[in-house]
Amino acid sequence: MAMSDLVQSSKSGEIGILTVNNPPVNALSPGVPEGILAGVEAFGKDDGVKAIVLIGGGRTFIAGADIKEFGKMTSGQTRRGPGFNEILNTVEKSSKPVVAAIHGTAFGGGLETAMACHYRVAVADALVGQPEVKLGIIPGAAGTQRLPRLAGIQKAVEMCAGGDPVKAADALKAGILDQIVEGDLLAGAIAFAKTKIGQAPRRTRDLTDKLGTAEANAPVFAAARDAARKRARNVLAPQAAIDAVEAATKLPFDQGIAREAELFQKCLFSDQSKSMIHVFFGEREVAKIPDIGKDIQLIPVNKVAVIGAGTMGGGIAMNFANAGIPVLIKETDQAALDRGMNTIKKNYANSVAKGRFTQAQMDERMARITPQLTYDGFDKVDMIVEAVFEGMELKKKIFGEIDKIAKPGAILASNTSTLNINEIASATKRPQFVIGTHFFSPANVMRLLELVRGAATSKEVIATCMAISKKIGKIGVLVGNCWGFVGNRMFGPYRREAQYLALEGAKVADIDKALYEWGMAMGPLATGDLAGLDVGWRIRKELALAGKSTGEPTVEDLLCELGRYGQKTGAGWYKYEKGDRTPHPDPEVAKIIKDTAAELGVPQKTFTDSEILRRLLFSSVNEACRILEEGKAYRASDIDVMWLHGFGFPRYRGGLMYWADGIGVKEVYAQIANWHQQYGARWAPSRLLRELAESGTPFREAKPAPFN
Ligand code: 3H9
Repeated sequence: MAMSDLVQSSKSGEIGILTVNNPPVNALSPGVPEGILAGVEAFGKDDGVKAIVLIGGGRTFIAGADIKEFGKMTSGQTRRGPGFNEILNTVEKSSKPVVAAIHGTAFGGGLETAMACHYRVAVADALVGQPEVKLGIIPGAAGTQRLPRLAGIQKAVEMCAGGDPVKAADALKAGILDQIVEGDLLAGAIAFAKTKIGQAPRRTRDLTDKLGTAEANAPVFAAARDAARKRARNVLAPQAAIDAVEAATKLPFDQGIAREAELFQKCLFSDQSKSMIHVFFGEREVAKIPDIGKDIQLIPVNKVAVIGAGTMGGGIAMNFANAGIPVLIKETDQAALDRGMNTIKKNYANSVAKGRFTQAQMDERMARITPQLTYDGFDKVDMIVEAVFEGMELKKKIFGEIDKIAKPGAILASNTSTLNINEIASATKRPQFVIGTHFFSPANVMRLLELVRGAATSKEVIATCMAISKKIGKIGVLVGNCWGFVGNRMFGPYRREAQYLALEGAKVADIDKALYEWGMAMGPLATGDLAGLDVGWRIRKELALAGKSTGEPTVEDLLCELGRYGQKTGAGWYKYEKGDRTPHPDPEVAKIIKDTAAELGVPQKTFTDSEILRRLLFSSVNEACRILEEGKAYRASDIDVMWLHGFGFPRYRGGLMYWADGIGVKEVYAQIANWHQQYGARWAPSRLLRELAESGTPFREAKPAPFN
């Protein structure tokens, strides 16, 4: 008997089975809730059925509401009726026990559906969660009301405001699940359902014993609000989620639902949620490479080698070790190798101290990293990542060496941040296996992994590197080969303008504060201090030697000449106490800036936060347009994703281009054209920007040149 195309119905003896089949993740698209309702009602009338099992077909239970529907609601294309809550209430009211059988992920509306069932069983590797806050919304189908009744206030607040998934074993302990099923899920769920036949169903709405007292709950809510303010600075949804859970402790169930609906609606229509939903789809779009199909053969990568145990090499090795992949790490001298391994150890020990993982897990990860001074074993690895100093001659020498050693079919990757990948590949006889894998600093923390497609890089190598990115917890973004690639090309002007603003009279701390308060993880000058100012300084010196100086502002050069490389030397744009990363404004720096400005005859003025923000970010928007116009990125949303995961751009603002669309392409262009008049060539509007402004086309619809 088919209830709808999306929900199938069958029977096993006295048990009615409803199977949701809405690939890929059984989202609650139109038709799914209705199918579940029809199934429960039909089984309710069927005397031969004594209990019901709800299960997901394919890879998962229900992964939540259909996120594509939200945009339709907020744009007025569809309206959200009260429907879904009523459907869940009907399921809950069923006089026959309903058991949710969970595998994969019961997320958002999926967990809410399961909680409206009377019982929940799951396989051991299932995950449950209320991740709505990650989309800028809150649970909207009574999750904030049913979850505290099952799991208590503390757990409900944690899950609804934090959004992280919970493993089956923890969910069992918390009372969200009733049983973990070993072996076949459906068989286990049927067996469980049989034990409930004839019993009055346990309805979540009627449970009150875990709701606690106002006195006991007050500190829990206060602490949660405080933690959410810190963890999700400026974000509305986590606070709204806590308000909704609090309503569960103060209002009867149905009034609690009404309060939740109000808060849900407010969040759904907020700019923050629209931005975060844009990001959700952008993060999935980025993995799609137009000329590479899903059928492409991946290269198995089970063992890796990294060349260079410096800050980057060490961080890169940690990524593989964390993902369970053994990794060789090579240095040229023992002292550097020891230093690198000590840094890795220190980083891991910090994570253990912070409770991120256990000492035993740290030991396992350390054991996966083999330090060495030779190329021993390099002939057996599937991928080699070179992470030595940024110098073409050195990189070519190394690629020439590994070309002779690496086994046929091994991926040869360079962690270059600026250099021509084709030239690096030319040092080998197998350029089709060479690719750029540009990690962002700190490599073990930042999620962006810029993959640089060389002229000869094979599709297999690209697809494999995209897959590996996911495996090691990164977001891989494929970009074209050009100086500085895409990330640094956009970040360069942003940091350049920060320096110009300082020269024009803005205080160092005020520049950083404007960006930080707006939502960036750090201000641009503090970021420089963290990454090390000497990196750019060395690159500029190399360029100058090669006669390619860009004539950029020189405050950072002056700071570097004084040995002020940033945090690592205790001084950069700021000064730092030993062992402390807190930046302190430094009058010495203010004097250097003032003297330089006087020498260059730069007039001094004051700036508002909004002027600071636009000066920095518009310069990047202009460069991003140039990148698209040259065909070095696939789409504007890839650029958004890069800003989020490489540069600490706030997720709730959707990424650089999405944010710029909010201002409007015409206004951005007019301002840039104006600055072009005022400041000269560095602000020359890109052709694409001008064309978009003239035709009124938003950035998100910009058509890049064919990728090259
Ligand atoms: C909610 O439930 C609100 C309720 O409280 C209120 C209701 C009234 N909708 O990530 P993947 C697509 S809010 C639509 O690559 P994975 C995704 O776009 C929702 N589409 O796979 C992709 O499509 P494509 C709460 C969705 O294995 C494909 O599925 N739930 C949805 O790495 C594969 O996705 C969430 O926030 C969706 N809900 O991870 C869960 N989910 O192939 C969000 C996925 O065309 N989803 N797609 O690019 C996830 O966390 C992950 O996708 C999941 C699978 C863990 C499920």
